This record gives sequence, structure tokens and C-alpha cells, in this order.
Amino acid sequence: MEMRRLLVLFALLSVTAVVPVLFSRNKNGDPAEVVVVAPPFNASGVTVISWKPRIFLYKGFLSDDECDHLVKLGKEKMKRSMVADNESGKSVMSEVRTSSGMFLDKQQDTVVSTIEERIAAWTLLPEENAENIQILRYEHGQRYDPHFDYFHDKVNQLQGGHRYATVLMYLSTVEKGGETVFPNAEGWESQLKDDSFSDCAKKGLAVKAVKGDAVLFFNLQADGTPDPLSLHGSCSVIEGEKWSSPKWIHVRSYDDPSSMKQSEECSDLSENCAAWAASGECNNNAVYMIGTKDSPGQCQKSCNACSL
Ligand SMILES: O=C(O)CCC(=O)C(=O)O
Repeated sequence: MEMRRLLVLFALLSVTAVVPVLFSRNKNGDPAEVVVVAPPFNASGVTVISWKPRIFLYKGFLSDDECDHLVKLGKEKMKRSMVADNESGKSVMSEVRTSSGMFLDKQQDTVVSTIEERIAAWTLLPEENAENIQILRYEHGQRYDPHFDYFHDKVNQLQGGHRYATVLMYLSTVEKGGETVFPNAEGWESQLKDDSFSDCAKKGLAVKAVKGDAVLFFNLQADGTPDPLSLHGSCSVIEGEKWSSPKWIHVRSYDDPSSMKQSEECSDLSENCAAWAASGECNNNAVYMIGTKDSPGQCQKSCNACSL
């Protein structure tokens, strides 16, 4: 009798449970020791923070267990963060970014796979367009000065093209500072900010780092050109420690090597191309804008000159 009641309870739970529980397995399918609670994707947790640029906040995107699991995976392999050099595209160390970080493998374990699937469901962008999840740690005083996630060089665009969207997940709650700030967001001056915000956060539209929350923002405009309003940075941590986790999603497949050729052949290299093309520069300044097959110009895409 007791056994039957238990079975009925289990059957009821399995159809009504809102929060799935995951037993984490690594890539080889071997069970790991953690049990992780994973919230389902629920669009009603999402609010619009800004339309220019497009920024959305998802409260409770990750469970506490998922955050702790990602921090644990990252902790052992932290290295000083790098930035992409604007000329060569190579990763270089820079004083504008003082955090440390590492990249996970894609589908490294069940928890990571579930989060990657949830990101794809939220952004409506395929998993293959995304880079591996990065884990970042900012200790006291560490920051990332305002920057763009789209590229200024050709080399970085070879794999998947520009970073179209960024999902930034917060894995810890920062007591003071550590906000993500968007200094170019339209109308940021009207965001109400009390003394719990740092001075840095008062210079733009600010999102506080709260464990489990995530922001999604678009680095390109709807017409595919870079959006200068997407400038963003991480304010210095004043109290506590910040763990965050960006997932960058490209315009094309990041995993499929055959998508590389397309970007080598034709792209805009300046965020101003669409405007220049609209004002007649493709005809008036063809060498600079279009160039030749061997020496491509800045704006082949906006000039509709991809088949040179
Ligand atoms: O951690 C943050 O708040 C910002 C991170 C960021 O801007 C980036 O990694 O591109």
C-alpha cells in the first residue's frame, strides 16, 4: 500500500513538476556528483530595458544551483582576460579589461547543455552560431571599460561574422559596483538610481549583477550593421566579487568551418557603411568603398558588390 502511494505521488510529480532536476553528466556521459535544479524557459520573466540599443532583462534565467555549478567549472581554470586587438584581431592583454576568465566546452555536461538550449530558446538564435560559454571573475577594483562586442577587424569576423547578440548571465550578486553599464543607451538619464548604484553606473543605463539574472543585448541593428549604441562595460567591483558569464552569438554558424568563406568574400568593415552607401559614396568613392577582388574596399556589402 505504502509503495502504491509513493508511485502515485511520483507519477503526479513527474507531470506537474515545474522545475526539472538535472543529474549532471560530463561530455563522456559519466555521472558527476551534483544535482542541479534547472528552471524552464519562461518568457514572462523578461522585461525590455531599452529599445535603442535593444536590451532585455530576464530575472531568474539561471537557478542558484546552475550559477554555482558554472562558477565551480570556471574556478579551476581562470586566466587573465584578453581583448581583441582592433588592427590585427589577435587576443592581447589590456588595462581596459582587468578580470580573469576561461571558456567552457560546448555541451561540457548536462547542466551546460541545458543552459545552451535555454539561451537558444530565448534568443531564437541557433546554438551553432554561439561561442562557448565564458566564465568571468572580477575581484575588488576589477572592471571592463566600455567597448563593443562587434569587431573592428576582419580576422575575428572570419568565424561566424560579427557577434550579433550577447547574453550576459550573472553568477553572483555583487554588493556594490560591478554593474553592466550602457553609456550610449538612449534616454539613460531618466533611469532612477539611488545610492546603491556606483558612480560609474550613474554614467549610463545600468543593470545590477544579481545572481541568476541575465541580460540579452544586440550589437548589430536590425539591418545587420553595427550598433554604436550597444557600447557597454562592467563597472569596478567595490564590495564583493562578481562572477558573470557572457555567451556571444554570431550572425552565422560559429561551429561550421564552411561558413568562414562567405565572410572573407564580402562584408562591411565600418559601422558607417550603410549611411555612406545611402549618400552615394559607392559611386563617388568606389575605390575606398568597393575596391577590387584583391584589395576589397570598406563597404562591399552595403554597396551590393559582393560578387566582385
Ligand atoms: O561582465 C560584464 O558585466 C560585462 C562583460 C562584457 O562586457 C563582455 O564580456 O563583453
